[in-house]
Amino acid sequence: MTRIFSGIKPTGHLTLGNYLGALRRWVEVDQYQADALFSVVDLHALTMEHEPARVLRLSRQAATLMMAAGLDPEQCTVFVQSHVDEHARLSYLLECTATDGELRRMIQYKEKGARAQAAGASVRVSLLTYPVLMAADILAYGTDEVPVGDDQTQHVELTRDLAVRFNQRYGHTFTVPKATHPPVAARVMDLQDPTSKMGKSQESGAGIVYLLDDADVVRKKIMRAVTDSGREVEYDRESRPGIANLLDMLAACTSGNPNELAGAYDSYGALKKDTAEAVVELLKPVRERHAGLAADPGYVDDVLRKGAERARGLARPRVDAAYRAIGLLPA
Ligand code: AQP
Repeated sequence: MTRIFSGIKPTGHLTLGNYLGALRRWVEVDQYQADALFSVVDLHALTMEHEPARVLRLSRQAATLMMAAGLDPEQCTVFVQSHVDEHARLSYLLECTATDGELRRMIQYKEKGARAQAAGASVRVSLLTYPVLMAADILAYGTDEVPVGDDQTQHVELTRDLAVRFNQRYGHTFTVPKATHPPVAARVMDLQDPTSKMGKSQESGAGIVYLLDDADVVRKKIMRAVTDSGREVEYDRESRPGIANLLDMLAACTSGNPNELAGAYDSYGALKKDTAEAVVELLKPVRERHAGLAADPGYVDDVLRKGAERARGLARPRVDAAYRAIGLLPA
């Protein structure tokens, strides 16, 4: 059976980008068609300045939202990365496989490093090595497919390179995984700056639809989305990024095609209104289920405990095999 692994970083409140780019497909397709593991990858939330209490709160919220979105613990394994030591154990071996040059080329390292420096903070070593930990997250489970938004393509490519290199040097140990992306809205853009990704740790709250935003807040944010001065509704990501982003969102919510939808509108206002309503409808059941689950943290903890037990059992033999293959004396 195909093995799938993917994760969400608790660096902020989950966004419509996380939902359309990743979570929705995990819920609707992946958990039923594969042996799927989904993780709150909390170690990755420590690579930039962070507040411990906030990371803790956001980790629980992310797990709760993943279940509220429809991940069913009977169908898939949901767990917290730091509960399974094998991720960090394997990460070190992969650091001994990766090179400084290939990590410095990572776009997220460049962007977030520049952001940290602009804010007067120093750049943590973990920001550089984070893609290696991500490779460990994936390779520890013999993962075949990694369903992600297209901002993660470069990291999955690095994972593939490290798996191939390790296998060539030390003998076949890891499955070489591939990234998969949703057909539309693989990159949802910020409503106030449609040339930047809608990211949960960005400053501009007005450009980001959070999964737990009230319906009226969602409507307001979408109605105020930045577009251009043209009038015709056309799907062109290069010259009309704001309109293309709305068309992508509407297409993702209604299982439509952004090009065809463009032909159905003669004003930006009407497009915004329909997009807002479609997003509100899409998120309504998630918010309702989240309220129920948040009232029962014991249930969420229990799911995470069982998930970590299963994940540990799957990862340990492969990570132990990697330790032996690379030349470390068995304990
Ligand atoms: N805007 C987006 N469009 C499509 N997919 C997206 N994803 C994130 N933002 C978008 C996908 O969501 C999954 C989980 O993301 P993550 O938590 O690993 O963090 P990220 O990709 O770095 O996204 P964020 O929200 O922008 O976090 P910060 O701001 O902390 O870096 C991934 O599959 C991702 O592709």
